[in-house]
Amino acid sequence: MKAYWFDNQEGDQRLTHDSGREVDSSYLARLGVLYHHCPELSSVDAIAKDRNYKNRDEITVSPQAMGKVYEDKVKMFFDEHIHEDEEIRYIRDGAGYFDVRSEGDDWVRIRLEKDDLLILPAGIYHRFTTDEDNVSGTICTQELLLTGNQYIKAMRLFQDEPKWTPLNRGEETDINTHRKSYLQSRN
Ligand code: KMT
Ligand code: NI
Repeated sequence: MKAYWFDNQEGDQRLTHDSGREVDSSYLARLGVLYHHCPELSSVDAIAKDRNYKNRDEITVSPQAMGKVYEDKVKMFFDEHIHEDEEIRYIRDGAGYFDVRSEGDDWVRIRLEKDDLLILPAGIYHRFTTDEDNVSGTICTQELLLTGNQYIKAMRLFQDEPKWTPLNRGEETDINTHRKSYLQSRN
């Protein structure tokens, strides 16, 4: 795991966008974002049990695994959204980025790799993207990126029924009760 302020530069979402200014896990915790390194599945099971999680699934996001829908999915995951439930993501293989909004509404980018586990509170604005494995240093046209090795395998854990409906940011999410409770919890 590595967290840093997003650089807000133009360019494909899958580039690192590293401003060079790091963010430590205590700041993430202030946002309600919790990180655990879990080389053993048993520690994931313990966290899940402790927080009352009952369901889980696995998703592979890559051009190979998803075919034609990959580009659409990657764009969809990158639309800023909230969920009405807490979300746990445990990375089994590959890598990717979760961007979360700071108190000042700036983006913090969190790079996750194998064995990284992240807990995002309900109501936090965030987005996700695969990385740009094997295309850094090249001229990144969409076409080149499509042939790159962007790949992540993640376990998604759910407290109840698998439900990961993203609510895209807008006037309605700003007044969503889960959003409001999140803001209150941050104070
Ligand atoms: C989310 O909530 O944005 C996601 O779960 C993204 C895909 S999981 C690697
Ligand atoms: Ni999400």
